Amino acid sequence: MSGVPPSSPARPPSGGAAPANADDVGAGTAVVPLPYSAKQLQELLGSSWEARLKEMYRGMLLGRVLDTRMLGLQRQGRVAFYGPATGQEATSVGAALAMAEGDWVLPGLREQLIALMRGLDLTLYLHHLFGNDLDTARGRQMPCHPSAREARYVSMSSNIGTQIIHAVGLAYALRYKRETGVSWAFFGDGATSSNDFHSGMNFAGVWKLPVLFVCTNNQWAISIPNEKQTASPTFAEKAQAYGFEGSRVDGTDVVAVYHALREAREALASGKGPRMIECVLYRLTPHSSSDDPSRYQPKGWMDRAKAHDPLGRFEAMLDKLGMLPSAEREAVRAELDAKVRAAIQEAEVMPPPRFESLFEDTLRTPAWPLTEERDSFDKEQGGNFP
Ligand SMILES: Cc1ncc(C[n+]2csc(CCOP(=O)(O)OP(=O)(O)O)c2C)c(N)n1
Ligand SMILES: [Mg+2]
Repeated sequence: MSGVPPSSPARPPSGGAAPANADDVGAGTAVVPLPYSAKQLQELLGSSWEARLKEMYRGMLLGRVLDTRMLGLQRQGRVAFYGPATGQEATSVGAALAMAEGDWVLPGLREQLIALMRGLDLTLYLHHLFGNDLDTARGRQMPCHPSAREARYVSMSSNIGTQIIHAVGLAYALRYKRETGVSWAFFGDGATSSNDFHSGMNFAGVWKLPVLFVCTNNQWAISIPNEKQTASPTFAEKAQAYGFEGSRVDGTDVVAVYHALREAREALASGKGPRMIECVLYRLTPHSSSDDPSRYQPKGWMDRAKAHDPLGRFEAMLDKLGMLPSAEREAVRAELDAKVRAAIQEAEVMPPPRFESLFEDTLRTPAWPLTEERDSFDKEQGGNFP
């Protein structure tokens, strides 16, 4: 994949951006800085552009620090599973900043950073990653699948694509209740092959709903590359079949993502119907802590893909702009790392969920089969339940 402009229509008249092709990550390994001058940044981000850039940097760095620490913890056997989002930070951060408070997020597999940027407490997230007694889901959800009511961030679903129809239903409800929010459906390239993608896109188009479809095309669905996923040159152009606009954006460019998504969100909020945006990016880690890409990726793919590292590209731009000297960057990193370490320390010592919690949270007033089962289980365990 080469030469995806910051934002382009799904199929420009010239013939279109090259399709994302997993075999082609560019020949070089040199990181390409984001292409903006101070003047352009001011135009794109407004007069407080410098503060905006710092916010973007902080957000992306938090994602990177978390991934590094958590993958390490998983390898040490301290958490069971982790799904990193390394390489996708620009898309998550750009999206989080383009959202409004009343918006809803229906995540795919890698949008944890959006929940954190919208207010999910870091320590609460860590309780979830450890699946302990303070985990909102009490250890019943897969690790790395947080939910955050305060952030209007619905629990991730590992069943690929299901969130897409939920997002469409939610958009329908928003309109029905005359609320101003927008529903954001995130999903990977692989999810575009699910039935739910097609039903969701279809009904969103028919009903002209305020739902923004964000395809995070990281070029792999575990071991399946783009060219085996679809015969279409792009994923974005699929929107045309459902009667609305689809476009592509460079998902490793936080400024372009923010700008494209904010513009799309504004169009949706003014009642112009749904949009789809394909963020083209690179998965810079294994699919999850359970995966070994050396078994299926072309040799050296990931090393070459690192030239498209969104954080590296951003830092190279900062260098060119003479912003945030390395000592300041190090200070931000150290501060975030300390926060993550403190949250880990707090969460790791928490006990697992209490046994009796197995019988809680499903019904407001438990029905007799549940209480009977609970009592007999309690007897077996020695009668310790309160
Ligand atoms: C319905 C369903 N089918 C298959 C799987 C197994 N599975 C888990 S992740 C995944 C790939 C998802 O790829 P993509 O949508 O591109 O998201 P990414 O992991 O790249 O972010 C698959 C096939 C699943 N979880 N659910
Ligand atoms: Mg993918």
